Amino acid sequence: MTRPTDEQRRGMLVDMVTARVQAQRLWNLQRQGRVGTLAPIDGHEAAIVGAVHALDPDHDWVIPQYREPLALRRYGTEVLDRFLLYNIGHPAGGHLPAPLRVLPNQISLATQLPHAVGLAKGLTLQHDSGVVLVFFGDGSSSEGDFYEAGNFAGVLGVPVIFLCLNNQWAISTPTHLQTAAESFAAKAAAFGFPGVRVDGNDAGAVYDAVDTARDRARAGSGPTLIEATLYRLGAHTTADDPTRYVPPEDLEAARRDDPVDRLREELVALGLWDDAVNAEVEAEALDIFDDAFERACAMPLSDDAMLDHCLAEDTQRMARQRERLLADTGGAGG
Ligand SMILES: Cc1ncc(C[n+]2csc(CCOP(=O)(O)OP(=O)(O)O)c2C)c(N)n1
Ligand SMILES: [Mg+2]
Repeated sequence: MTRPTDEQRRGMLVDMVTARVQAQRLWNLQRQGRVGTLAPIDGHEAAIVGAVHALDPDHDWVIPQYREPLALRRYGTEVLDRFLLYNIGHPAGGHLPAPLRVLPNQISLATQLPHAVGLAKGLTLQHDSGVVLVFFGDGSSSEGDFYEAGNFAGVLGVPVIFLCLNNQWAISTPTHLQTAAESFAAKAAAFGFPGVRVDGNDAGAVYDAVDTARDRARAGSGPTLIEATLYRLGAHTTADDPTRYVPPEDLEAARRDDPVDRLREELVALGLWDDAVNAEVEAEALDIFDDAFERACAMPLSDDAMLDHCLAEDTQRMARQRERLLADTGGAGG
């Protein structure tokens, strides 16, 4: 057991509170029509923050699904910058600025899982000691890509950690209609590596599970599947109305075990957090967010921007398309 120190837990709470208030700001911007459809993070903060605090941002890689970016502050402000570009529909939102070790968002369910296995294999070929942590949802586990990635990872014995955020829902599909397996962690048995289930509302427990999996991966012993159980406290996306299908009593019970409140109460009891600190962290998080949003909106967008960040160099066909596009629009941009 490697429980995080109190200082580490305090750092985790800073990141969790940051994610919570920035998510609210982003939601408001969506309601004002200033960003596109988005998937709220509420309820997932402890699992994401706990996991990435067990990683080394200078060596280890993170592959998100689509809810995670606001909780990846540990990996630097570039993650927020890119996420906001993505939310306003700027093509640079899909870019991977070196040396950032966080891949862009993935909407096509589970396709990030084979990518993670390939990346982990690449690291071993380069004698790089980094590990790859890949996030996915309970719903994504029904995709063929999940089984292919798990199988390949087991056979190759690569340094990858599969982290399933089981938030009980895939849009309106509850977990009992998603799988008849006893748990999502149980699926690891078929791949030949350990599967563990942790309380995803407990940042320290997730930290511990990822830390153990990371040690195992770095020792050359291969992958681990971790299932973090939690509850989606918000809507699936800004295009969803969860009141049509989420039982209110379930949501109420989940709210009583809010992961941000839980860690905050623990740290308040230890004298490591209070209202003043909380207000300071929230204000700083909003300042950082507002600066980043302003920068994103001011980012130049050329008429051929849609062709940027696809491939390192244009193919002949792309070069022709770029030329035509610029000729048609006069290349004014805007
Ligand atoms: C291949 C594919 N099929 C269907 C969808 C539509 N879709 C978007 S999100 C979602 C639910 C995903 O559930 P889960 O993996 O549990 O993640 P969560 O949204 O709960 O975080 C579905 C079915 C998609 N994006 N990609
Ligand atoms: Mg889900």
